[in-house]
Amino acid sequence: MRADLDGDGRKEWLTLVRAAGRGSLVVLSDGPDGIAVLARHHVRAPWHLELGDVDGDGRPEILVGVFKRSPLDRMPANRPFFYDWTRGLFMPRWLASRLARRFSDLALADLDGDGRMELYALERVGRGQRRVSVYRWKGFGMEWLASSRAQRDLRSFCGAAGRLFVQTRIRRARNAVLRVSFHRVQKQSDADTATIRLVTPGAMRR
Ligand SMILES: [Ca+2]
Ligand SMILES: [Ca+2]
Ligand SMILES: [Ca+2]
Repeated sequence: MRADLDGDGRKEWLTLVRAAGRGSLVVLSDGPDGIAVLARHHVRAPWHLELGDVDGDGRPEILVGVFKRSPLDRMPANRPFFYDWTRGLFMPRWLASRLARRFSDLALADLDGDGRMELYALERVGRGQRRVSVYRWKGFGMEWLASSRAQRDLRSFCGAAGRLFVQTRIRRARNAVLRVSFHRVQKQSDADTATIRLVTPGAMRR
């Protein structure tokens, strides 16, 4: 993927190199002198890489999904790690031990249209059920905003044209994907009201 990671007006390439449970984030430039490696950062068991501006400063943060233990949780599990790449270095931004629940997939999207990406997680809630939870950047980390109702058969995220979908295990075409619908009402005084729903394709047409 290609983006101006450090805000100097030139785009870099960011890629994830994986081998035998280990991985590296690699930043490449493709200037007039050819392709050069600008930086490399090792991460354990990465399985997801995505860019998105979660804090609204106009520069993308780097989201890496990793599968590892943490100092606060000795069970290996998926965890969301956020980095900035600035002045030639990867700077850890928020290396989370966990979200509200254990999760199987991650995605970034700006579904409420405020110019900042939210973090979406496909969370396990037991007995084969999962839900979609949404988090947003606040201060020094992500805060939970809302969760959808739990249901069976939710498999993984996919995105297109600024929308976010959840693929399901149900084979029938009409229900192969559900659209993630997220709305937030900002209030001046107390907390925002946030709602997240999984919308069937039939409801999408209305
Ligand atoms: Ca740059
Ligand atoms: Ca940013
Ligand atoms: Ca947003």
